[in-house]
Amino acid sequence: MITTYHLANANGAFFSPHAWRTTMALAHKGLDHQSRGIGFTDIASICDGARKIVPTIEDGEQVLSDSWSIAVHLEDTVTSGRSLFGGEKGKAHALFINNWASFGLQPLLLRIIVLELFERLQDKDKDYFRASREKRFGRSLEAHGATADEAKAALPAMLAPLAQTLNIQPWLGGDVPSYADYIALGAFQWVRTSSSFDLPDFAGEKVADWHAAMLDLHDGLARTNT
Ligand SMILES: N[C@@H](CCC(=O)N[C@@H](CS)C(=O)NCC(=O)O)C(=O)O
Repeated sequence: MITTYHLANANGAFFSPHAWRTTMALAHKGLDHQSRGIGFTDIASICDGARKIVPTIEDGEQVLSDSWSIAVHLEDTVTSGRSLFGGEKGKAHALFINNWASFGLQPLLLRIIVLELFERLQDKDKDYFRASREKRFGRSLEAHGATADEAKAALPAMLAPLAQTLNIQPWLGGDVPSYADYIALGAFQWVRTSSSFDLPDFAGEKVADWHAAMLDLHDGLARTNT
């Protein structure tokens, strides 16, 4: 049984976009797995005590962190299940989607959800989150959240590659879901669990249909712990 360490908020919802990528990848591969919700301030005490981020997975003695490294590891070592990438070129393209989500879409979404996300955190995480994020943003959480309307105005252009692709094919993977779909889903799970912002509705019908289909995958896995 593989354990994935996830971030849980005060409602018990698992909200890490990166850990959702891993949870869905494990299910895609047909592996026996469970998710464990922890706080930001618990990360240093899990597994070998050397972890700085979730997702971290524990598989017997083996401990691995970082969603992309985990996905590559699963694809390379679990040859029996379905492919996450569909070959080397698919993997290369998925890396582009990975970086679009991590460095484009998610930072933009954070400006929209940061204040609600903060409110929903476990109390023990709030001081840490505020201090670390204010250092990263170079401004207060409130000042960052005050740019939400500006971020929403920029969001259609950020989502356009996703929406235009889903106008033509049902999944980012083409005819079947692939790791690229799980990357994008992670951002939607983050927004859904951390805020009242209805991202699928904002993103338009095709994206909303894709999102509903994503939630149904793997026996509704993405609806659990949310
Ligand atoms: N590149 C990493 C990023 C993971 C990441 O940033 N995780 C966040 C939660 S979504 C985290 O664990 N942050 C720890 C912290 O802020 O102390 C990945 O893709 O897994």
